[in-house]
Amino acid sequence: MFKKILIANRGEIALRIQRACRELGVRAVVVFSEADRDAKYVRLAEEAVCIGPAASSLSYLNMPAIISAAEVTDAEAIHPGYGFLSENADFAERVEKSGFRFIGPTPDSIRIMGDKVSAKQAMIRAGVPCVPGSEGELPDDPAQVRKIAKSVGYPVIIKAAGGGGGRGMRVVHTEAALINAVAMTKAEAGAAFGNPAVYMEKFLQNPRHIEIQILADSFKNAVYLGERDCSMQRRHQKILEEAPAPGINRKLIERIGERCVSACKKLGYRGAGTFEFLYEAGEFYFIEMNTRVQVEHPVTEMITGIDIVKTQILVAAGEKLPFTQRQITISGHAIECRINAEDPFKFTPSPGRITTWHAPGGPGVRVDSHIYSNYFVPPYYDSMIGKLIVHGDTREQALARMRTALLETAVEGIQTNIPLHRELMVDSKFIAGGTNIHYLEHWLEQHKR
Ligand code: MV4
Repeated sequence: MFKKILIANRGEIALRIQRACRELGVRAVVVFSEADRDAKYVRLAEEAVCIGPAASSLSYLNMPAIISAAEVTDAEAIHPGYGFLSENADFAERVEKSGFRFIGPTPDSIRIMGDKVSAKQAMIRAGVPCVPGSEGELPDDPAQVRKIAKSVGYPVIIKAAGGGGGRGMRVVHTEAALINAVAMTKAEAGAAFGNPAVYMEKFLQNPRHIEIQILADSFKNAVYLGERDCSMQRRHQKILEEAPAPGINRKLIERIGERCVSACKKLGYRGAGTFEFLYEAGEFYFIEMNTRVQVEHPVTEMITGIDIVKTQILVAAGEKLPFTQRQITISGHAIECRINAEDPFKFTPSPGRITTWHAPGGPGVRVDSHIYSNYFVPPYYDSMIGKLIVHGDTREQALARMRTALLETAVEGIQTNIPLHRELMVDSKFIAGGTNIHYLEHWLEQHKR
């Protein structure tokens, strides 16, 4: 096992990774920007290195500064968390070339999944069901593009190979609009991602967003940890997640999970990973794979009892997965509410000083947050200030516990989205379960204020 790990991130995930390090008896070095000098995880860490000014581009995205910090502190490995450099194959490569272990997949795996065309081709070859569409990149010949769209059937969606997470996509309803839409998406993709390649899929109108968590070691062992339902989102920002996904046939999930595991083995994938699917009319369709630990990993930890971050570190250190698929059981239900520093209904950011913070508690309640009373939420980064996670024997119990936890939670001095969560937890359609990716945006339209 490593003696010392550098955590190349901030906020709640920097604290979360530090907790895993402590449990493993690994020393943690944190890096921080000038805006995060007073952060809790900086205070708690054995060592801390300032890597630059507040702007992410000069600190948390500054590869030489992070690698230098690992050198001066004698760290052996770097955990990138989520966001920032976590899915940057060039960073992973520079980390490893500098003699450190990147806690994540190999640069090759990150690169394959970063290009959505190569990711999809890898999944098709591995037997993971995908959305019907173009086989790879769209050709330049308009006649061929029209032919592909005709065989897929309208509406179609044009997506950038370099995109993902909702960036660089365009829905096309008619043949008349097709060629212009492809040209526009290509131009935008070239400018935004430095890669004009685009591909086509059948556009699914009312899917749910279901993802499968996997863990793999360097010895071709891999497991899946069930699924998460991440359909409750606005503008591609998830606001709450739950596991298991309500109302989906368990046998179907098992079949898809086994496909994901077999794809990992085939690709020689190592570390934690998430297969993103659209689920519509009882079918799963792969769309993208994330090669990092995700914000919503705690709901999976709560229903499996497995520490995903600890396992990431173990497998990065060359250890075998400490469990087999047969030893993994799903128990109960978990829900996570993301707490954001923002106006709960207008969504404008609300940075500033937190004057009061009362964390909830009780059975089945988990709080992953770096905030404290008198903490100043800096305006430079993502507005998420913490996550409230509950577990119950049933979905109903989890919902009841979340309602109580949200009632107990007090954040003063800034605005948060807690009032929105309180309303969603008593919404009859959410309570019924199985709402799709458009539900929240429609709900907000009807509950305008
Ligand atoms: C789609 C789709 C419908 N049909 N692909 C958006 C984010 C990116 N990961 C993929 N996305 C979508 N791809 C096909 N063929 C609808 C979306 C989509 C979406 C997906 C997941 C969660 C929220 C979403 C919101 C709008 C659109």
